[in-house]
Amino acid sequence: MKEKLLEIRASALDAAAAAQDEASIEKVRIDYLGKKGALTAILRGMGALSAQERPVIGQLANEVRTAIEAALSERGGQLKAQALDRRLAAEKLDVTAPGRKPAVGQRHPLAKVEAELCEIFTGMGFDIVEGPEVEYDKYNFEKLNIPKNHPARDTQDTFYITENILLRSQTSPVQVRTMEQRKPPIRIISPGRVYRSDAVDATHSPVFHQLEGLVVDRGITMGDLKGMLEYFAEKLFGEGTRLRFRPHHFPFTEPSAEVDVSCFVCGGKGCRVCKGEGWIEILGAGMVHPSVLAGCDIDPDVYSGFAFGLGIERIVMRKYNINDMRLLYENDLRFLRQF
Ligand code: 2U9
Repeated sequence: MKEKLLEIRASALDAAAAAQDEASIEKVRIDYLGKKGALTAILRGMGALSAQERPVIGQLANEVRTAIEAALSERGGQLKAQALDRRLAAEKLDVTAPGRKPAVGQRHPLAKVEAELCEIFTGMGFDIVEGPEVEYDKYNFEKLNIPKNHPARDTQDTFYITENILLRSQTSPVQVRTMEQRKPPIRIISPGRVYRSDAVDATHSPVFHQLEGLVVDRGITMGDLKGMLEYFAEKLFGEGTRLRFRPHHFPFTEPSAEVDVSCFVCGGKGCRVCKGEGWIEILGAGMVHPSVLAGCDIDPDVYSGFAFGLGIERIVMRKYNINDMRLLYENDLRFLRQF
């Protein structure tokens, strides 16, 4: 039995030394020390030994077990270290390599122009006011002199949520809410997102951006509107920009006008940007309708006001000569990086 134990030790140590990976080490452990292993079999047979032999063989068997465990642990350690060395060599990190530059974004042209517009108007003393995009019919239409059955309310134009709640189709409800809350003098602009049930094409989108303005005080005239807009146009499109007012109709202003600027590319002579016209339409405006003032508890015999509205997309497209509105929403960096 002693020879058998020595033989087991020798062959186990050889097998451990020959192991090339952790799985082989585990196999040696199972072959010799496992439940059905060679050493275990010897220990099981010890019952048959005499009382003198048993402690001697028992001690030797323990020594053999300790020797095998030590050999397995040593070889296992070597293999682990080798594996780590190999991994370290393979995953070498060059800390001197130049880093990856984080991509720095920039403002979207719509946001850029909106900020520019806000800056011009706040420079003239206007406050910026915002309001909900989900509105009551009352604020989007009723109080703006747009009665039920008016074509502007057509379900084809407006997204209705219920009979009385809709996605605002203009930012005018913000002005109405402000007139209900503040008393004149009022001098505000309301930039923001508006919604109309239009199919997407080169000049339409169901979601777009407006900026509207409102001034209400004693003695406000069309002359104030014209002077303010002329100053605004020169700031936005450059010195020497002239304005042209064409009569128009809006339910919420009277009189009303559509306003053109002299072409900022050719100065009015006619070119591709203004399509030979010399003029470019940029906004609508007018004197706030007396019924609109009265509807907000502002006495039209004491106060008067002007209002104007512009589409930010349209300004961006005119300013940068962009011929398709969809480019503003597609988020193609090749397009956006140009601004
Ligand atoms: C109140 C009273 C009057 C806002 C105005 C316009 C003229 C106008 C359009 C321009 C192109 C909308 O973006 S667009 O589609 N707007 O022409 N908007 S006057 O008038 C108001 C607003 C609020 C209480």
